[in-house]
Amino acid sequence: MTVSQPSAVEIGLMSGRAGYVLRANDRGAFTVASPTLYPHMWSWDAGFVALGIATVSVPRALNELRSLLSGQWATGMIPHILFHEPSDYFPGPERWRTQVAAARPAGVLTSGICQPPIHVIALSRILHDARRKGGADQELAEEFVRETFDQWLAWHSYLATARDPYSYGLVEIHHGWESGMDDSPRWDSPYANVHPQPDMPPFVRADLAHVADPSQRPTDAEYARYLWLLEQKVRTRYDDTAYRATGDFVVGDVLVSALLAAASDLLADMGEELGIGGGTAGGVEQSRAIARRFRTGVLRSVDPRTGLARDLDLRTGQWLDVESAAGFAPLVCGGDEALTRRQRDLLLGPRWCGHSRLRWPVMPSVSPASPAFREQTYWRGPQWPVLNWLMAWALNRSGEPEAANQLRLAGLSQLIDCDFAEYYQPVTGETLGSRDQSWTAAIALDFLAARRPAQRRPVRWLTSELPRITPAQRDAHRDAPRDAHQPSAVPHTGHVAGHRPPHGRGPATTPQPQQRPS
Ligand code: 2M8
Repeated sequence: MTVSQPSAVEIGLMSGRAGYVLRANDRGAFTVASPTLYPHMWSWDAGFVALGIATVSVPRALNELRSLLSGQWATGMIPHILFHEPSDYFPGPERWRTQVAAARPAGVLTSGICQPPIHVIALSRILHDARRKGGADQELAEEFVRETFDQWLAWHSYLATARDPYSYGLVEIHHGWESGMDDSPRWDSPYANVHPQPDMPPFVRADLAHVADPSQRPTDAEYARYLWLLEQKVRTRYDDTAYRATGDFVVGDVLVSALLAAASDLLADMGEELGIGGGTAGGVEQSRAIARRFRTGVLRSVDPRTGLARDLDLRTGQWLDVESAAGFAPLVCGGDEALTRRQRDLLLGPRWCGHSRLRWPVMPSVSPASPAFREQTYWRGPQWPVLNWLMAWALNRSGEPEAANQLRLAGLSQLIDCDFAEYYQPVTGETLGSRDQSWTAAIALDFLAARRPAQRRPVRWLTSELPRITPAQRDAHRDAPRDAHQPSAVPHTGHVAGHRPPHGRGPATTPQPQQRPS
């Protein structure tokens, strides 16, 4: 299917209406994710919202990120929700009970888990806009980067340490909500091991009251598991080590890892350009090291047969083979040009955006050719405009502007009715979930602004970065006894056998120091 440029009238209508939605969802210093279903500030939503707002107002976009940072925990974690005002949203602060956590921030109530690190990607986009505009906008944005550099670095470092204690190069998530793709089939297998216990406090869902059809939302059984994991986080006082020892859900997430790698490279770029982060703390170098480690982890997760990256269940050691959008994580972090080309073709081809049943050739959350695909069920097939934006961004950055533009034009066609829905039925094109969703309006603005991509900075894959494993280590690894908690699917970790992490969880290995690129 070919899609064409929107007309001048359509562009005018869409940008006006998108701006109106964001204005209506603006609560002063922050933007609610949607007016009814999500009446608070969500972490990765805020990143997308900020980059959309930047096309209209750089100062307001920076304020969005500043607000988000006000919720940062002492650990560096940016929480997935900031509850600025009371509402009927469930689970609210009384369920999260973050007062049990020493690291919680003062002055704002938050949830106790996190979401994908899109923020520095948004910030670099805002800086790009500000520099195009020049003058006060540029000064403000550059000053903001200087002011907040260490906070972003702390956020990334949190993910790289507390959430990857054994240096696998995959960020560990403790709840499906941390992936942003709540009930994705990516998580079906790990969720099968999540067993809500009778002592879990009872609950009444509030989300179903805000959607036309309950089948568009996760089921009650799924919700019970979500709340049980929340309970496990509370009972371990939001201490990641304690949760890792007892929690039911511990998974290495490839998309979060790829975003961390890409964002860390961008943070290092900004630090270098502005001459910050090079001091005693070595923030630029730390960022580059994080980027290398997680790019390595993502590329190592790719199934050579499908060309898609895979999540890793760290409880069972199984790779999770699901044809979900997260499989395109390598496109997001780059590092292997042949794989980038393969993923570009796959993405535009008949299993994905080019599938014959799709109303619009836009990135679906699950391949329509997969047995796991469901047209109407939350993250099991429908299209999220922000995912499409992410793929277009990744293609642009990988030096594929034509492919990126195809996704951009298709994405704009999908949004032409200006409902700015939370997500879209991929076969009929029907709008689903919440209406006037902030991040959808925001990416419409970004797509409409259609900037020229920032100068391409190719990320070269240096084979010297790959952790090495000697034949002796490989044999030792092969011969090492396995137990139920030992991932059998990590044969190429480059780790030395014999050092088991605490609590018997994770592979019986410790990482080799990574080599510096030559
Ligand atoms: C959805 O998640 C929330 C829980 O965090 C929910 O269903 O209540 C997801 O789509 C998530 O990715 C998104 O950030 C959030 C707000 O848009 O809604």
